[in-house]
Amino acid sequence: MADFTAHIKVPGSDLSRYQPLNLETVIDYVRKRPELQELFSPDEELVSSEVGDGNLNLVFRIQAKKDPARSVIIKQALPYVRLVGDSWPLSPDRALIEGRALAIFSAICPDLTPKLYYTDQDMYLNVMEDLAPRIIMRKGLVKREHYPNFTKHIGRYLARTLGETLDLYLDPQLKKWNAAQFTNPQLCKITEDLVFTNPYIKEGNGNHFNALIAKDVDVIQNDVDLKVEMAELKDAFMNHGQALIHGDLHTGSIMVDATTTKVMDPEFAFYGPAGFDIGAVIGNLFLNYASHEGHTPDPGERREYRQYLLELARGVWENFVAEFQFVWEAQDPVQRPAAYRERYMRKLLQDTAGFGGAKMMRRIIGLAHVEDLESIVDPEKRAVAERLGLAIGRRLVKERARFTSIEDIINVVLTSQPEVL
Ligand code: SR1
Ligand code: MG
Repeated sequence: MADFTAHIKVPGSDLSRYQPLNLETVIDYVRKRPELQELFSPDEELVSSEVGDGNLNLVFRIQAKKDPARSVIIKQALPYVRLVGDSWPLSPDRALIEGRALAIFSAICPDLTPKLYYTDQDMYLNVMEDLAPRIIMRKGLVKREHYPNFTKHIGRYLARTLGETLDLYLDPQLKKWNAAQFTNPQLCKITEDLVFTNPYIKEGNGNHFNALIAKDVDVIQNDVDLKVEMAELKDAFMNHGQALIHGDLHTGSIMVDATTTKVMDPEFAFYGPAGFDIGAVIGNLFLNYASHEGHTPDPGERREYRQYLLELARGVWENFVAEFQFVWEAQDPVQRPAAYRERYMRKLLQDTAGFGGAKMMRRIIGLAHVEDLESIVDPEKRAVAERLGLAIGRRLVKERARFTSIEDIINVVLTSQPEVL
């Protein structure tokens, strides 16, 4: 077999001007940047805090002491995975990908994306709008908050960011040039391993889970049919460069208040399957659905909020489909007959279900979990919620080929039981 790998050039990051910031140096950094001199005057007192609760980066908030509402966020990539430490090196190039993705997504949906002030390519950081006092959406959902504009907003965000970057819509040559700007091998590898592979391997890959669900995890890891489907989904993730996807669109990447929605953190962005983003949103709503097993003991209150979460999932899909019409309106009707459109949308729905289900299971078995479930203190109650999450996720993956409408997905949630595994 020919060894052609010597011809493959792997670009490296230039760390010669890179310094990880801390609470003091970040203030010096802000003072020196011409881009921020309109926001903060040179002699005023600034206050910094570290506000990152993600798995990868440093995130600082810098505020004017006298007027804390005047603030910015600085998100800096570390050269390793923060959650694990420097034993897991990771190129800080993701900050550059994130900057490019934010620029594109905010050109497409300015009202739904944080304003990017600039990307510092030497320091591998992005300076952006402070989204406070909005909160991380999953925290609000744990508290049974309602977000009346969410489905309208996220449906439009998904339809426009995915639709405008598909080669059904964007000039196919431009699309390919753009895809080259979003080659994101290291972050894709994290997803390939953490979502599609590791949760289905027994040992030695960072998996951890509640001891009370060990038998359920065993069932999952011995389910050959499930592994076949997972291999199929992983192949689609790796090879179906359909649209510029956010790549990590869980409810921790969304900030909300009663009326507004902002989608942040697109460092996993690359040209991948559109259903991966839609599935991430819906799968995370279903994880929250499962978590109310622990958070909401009153059966009536639980039923009511779960009903609301299902309405949100339905609304995400329906608003997405309605907003996605612009893609078809731009088509030559002869080239794209109605039967093709129907088939395209059905496939997208099935991808959404499959990726959503995969994203549910990885958050219960794999390395990185979600607050919705982790904040259930009683391990017995948490186990019931986790079993329900696994049951829903597994069925979404295995049964997706028969789904023709969002109601098929909702019915899986309604008819899944924690004890069925
Ligand atoms: C090691 S990074 C773990 C996870 O955090 C991010 O939010 C992604 O979902 C990734 O898989
Ligand atoms: Mg993130």
